[in-house]
Amino acid sequence: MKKQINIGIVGYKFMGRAHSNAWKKAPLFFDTPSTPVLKVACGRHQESLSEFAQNWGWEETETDWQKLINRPDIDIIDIALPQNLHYEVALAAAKAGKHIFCEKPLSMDSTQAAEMLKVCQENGVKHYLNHNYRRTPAVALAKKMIEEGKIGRIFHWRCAYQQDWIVDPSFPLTWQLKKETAKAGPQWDLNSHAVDLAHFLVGDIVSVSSLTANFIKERPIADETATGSLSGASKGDEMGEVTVEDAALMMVRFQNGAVGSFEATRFATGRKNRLTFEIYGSKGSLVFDLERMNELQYYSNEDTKGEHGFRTILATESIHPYAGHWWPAGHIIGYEHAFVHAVVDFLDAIENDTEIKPDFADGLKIIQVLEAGLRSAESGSEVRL
Ligand code: SOE
Repeated sequence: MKKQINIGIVGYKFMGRAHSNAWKKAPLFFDTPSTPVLKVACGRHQESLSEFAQNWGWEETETDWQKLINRPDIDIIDIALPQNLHYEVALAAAKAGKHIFCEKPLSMDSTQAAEMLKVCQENGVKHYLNHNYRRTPAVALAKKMIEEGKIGRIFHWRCAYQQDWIVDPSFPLTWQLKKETAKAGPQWDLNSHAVDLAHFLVGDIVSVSSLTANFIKERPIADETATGSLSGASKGDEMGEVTVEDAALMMVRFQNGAVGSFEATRFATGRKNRLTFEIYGSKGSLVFDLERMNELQYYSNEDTKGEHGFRTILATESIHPYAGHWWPAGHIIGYEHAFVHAVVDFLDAIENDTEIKPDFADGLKIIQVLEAGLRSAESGSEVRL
């Protein structure tokens, strides 16, 4: 029998469900070195927490996160909380010697991120930051093709992360729309994913020019107990101020000479969770769209003359990263699968004492770029990192 590894999860909403599913599925589809045990689910409201725990098969519940962290039988702390709560929980978890699986964005600022990284390093725990999109087979394939030199030297990165869940002005002022809980709007929530992908696929960003926009300045106060996965309910007619941006655009320079653009918004009417990137190189190009996440488009200069054009690779074959563990070729996978891949790689990293990426060091670099973006939007000037 495989050894067991005990998980304690803090947070039980959207990401709590996505992570729970991943812990459960990982050993069923992959030969994980250990079997994750869904040991304790932690949250503030006992009634909804118990319901969550029962649905997902968590053995126990706990309403005090510090008590959870101090339990000697817990090996991994899974932080599935909003970003304003990551710092405190991660520091305590690392000091207690627990490995950390942390939802993005890493923290509220780079000072917190640097300390989170330092404390994890000092305590020798694994620290994984869940930028899950790296682990879709098509994105992992893009990385492999870039490393193999398929598109040559990269000139351009063009990325847009578009959602529309707050276009309606009556959508309430949920925690994502307040600076004290979210730090920023799409710059933090969406561009964190986009910058992670850019760092992963193109390289480090060295300068940022940015602008932000706020289209709706006041919204009805939210009933936070009724806030769900990108949905919300208001308490009544009382209005509150939106203190984060609604859209964030960045232009960047990469260390390797490439240039790039990012567009992140929650006001792209009709776009639900569309994350697209285009990478143009000296020998070819790659294009990805999360809403068609099993596909990767590839253009190669090396194709026969007269037959050039973008071709669509369906990244579902057993030779594609992660794909062979699921279904036969052509039997597509979805949003939740990348979370499973992250759990599998995390368990491997713990077992073999190897690095797992992205980690808090990568998270710190991402936060530094995002902060530079906010500074640039405020000053109107380019910010160098
Ligand atoms: C909300 O904008 C959100 O849930 C992000 O926070 C996630 O990271 C992303 O995967 C989907 O959209």
